[in-house]
Amino acid sequence: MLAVIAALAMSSQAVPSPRQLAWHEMEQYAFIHFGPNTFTNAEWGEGKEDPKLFAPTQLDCDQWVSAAKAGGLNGIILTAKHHDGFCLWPSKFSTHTVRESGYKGDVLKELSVACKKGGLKMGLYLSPWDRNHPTYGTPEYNQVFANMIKEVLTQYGDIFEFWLDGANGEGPNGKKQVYDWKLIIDTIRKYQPNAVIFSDAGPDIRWVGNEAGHSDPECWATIDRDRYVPGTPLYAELTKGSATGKDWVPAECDVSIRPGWFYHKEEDDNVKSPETLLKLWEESVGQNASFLLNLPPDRRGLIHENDVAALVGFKKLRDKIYGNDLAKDAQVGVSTDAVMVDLRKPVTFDRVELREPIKDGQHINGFEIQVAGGDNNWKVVSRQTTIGARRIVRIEPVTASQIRIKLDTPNRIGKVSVYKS
Ligand code: FUL
Repeated sequence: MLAVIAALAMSSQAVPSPRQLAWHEMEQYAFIHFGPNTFTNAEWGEGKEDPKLFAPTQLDCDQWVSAAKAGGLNGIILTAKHHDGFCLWPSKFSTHTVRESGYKGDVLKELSVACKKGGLKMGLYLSPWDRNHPTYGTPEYNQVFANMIKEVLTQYGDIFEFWLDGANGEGPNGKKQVYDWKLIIDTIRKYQPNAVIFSDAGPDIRWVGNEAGHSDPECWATIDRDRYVPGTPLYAELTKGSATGKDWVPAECDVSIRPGWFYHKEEDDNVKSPETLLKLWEESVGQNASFLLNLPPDRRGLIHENDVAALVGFKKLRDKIYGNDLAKDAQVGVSTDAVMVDLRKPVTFDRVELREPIKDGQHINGFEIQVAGGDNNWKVVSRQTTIGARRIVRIEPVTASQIRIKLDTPNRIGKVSVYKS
């Protein structure tokens, strides 16, 4: 018991805020990268592109919503402004927007209507780095950026997440912007107090430190936020987080369904398979983080057929495995440091799912999954560290009628689910 108390003292006291708890429920949602890059075949525009190039012929945000829903995704975060500074809404604070483009419309408006109709939440990405705006690199830009934030947060309904990108490729002789992060964050809080703010450093949600779509099997929702700023060179630390971090800043895993963030025709046959998407989902949502899957619309303004097919396959696979909890009729018993699951008959499974009640924080830092065949002859099938909001442990297929989760900390788990892939 002393060891158990010592282990608890080693964990963080941080707990999630109400807006973070609502975000934890989202689990998986879509990213949309769309803009001049879609039409110039680029990833990072220079901000000098002719806005007339932006001219989708069949733009249909309802189709984006249907595609996201086909993949079981719960929201859409749109790149309202990428590094090239082009605004997908007619901003009063820029002359490089949809208004000047070859498309007559307001993409944010269209997406907000489609999301509302389809029951998805909407989020927005606004790149702080701006290669077009004439004030970029001067103190004046901070107010311009805040004005843009006010525009997008007051005209399109509820926003669940605001995405602050950390990239800046100006190089040694480029423009250097000294950001007024306080102004930026205060502006977001003022107009959308329920939105979580994402950046490398939070304040609410952190980057997971890679763009490959996974966290670490050991993943803490806590960090010491003051160690980091957007664009931090210490990003590798963000993958695991810190057991003793004093701030609740859970990780989000962003990844594209294709190699690029923007649409490139030559990548049409390089769309991730349903199996790969499932693996990434298990390594993000199943490792105490969220899954932000990018679906880049093409020059028509539609999510390509190949991407839609992959999304349909991903959901089908996920529903087939995770829609069938093989422990749902089990008898569960709990003790101070273990959960016992009596399956009452031999069951073959290769996934074990555990959850911590995170509203009281994240504390479990070591556990074993043990199985037996009704004879109390326990065999360890996996030894792991963290659980958090949701943890899926993949194991070699095993047939057992009893499962015991043995914890290094006091027990906080009330339910164990098992699945077979
Ligand atoms: C990065 C950006 O530079 C990429 O273009 C993309 O938007 C990705 C999600 O974040 O920092």
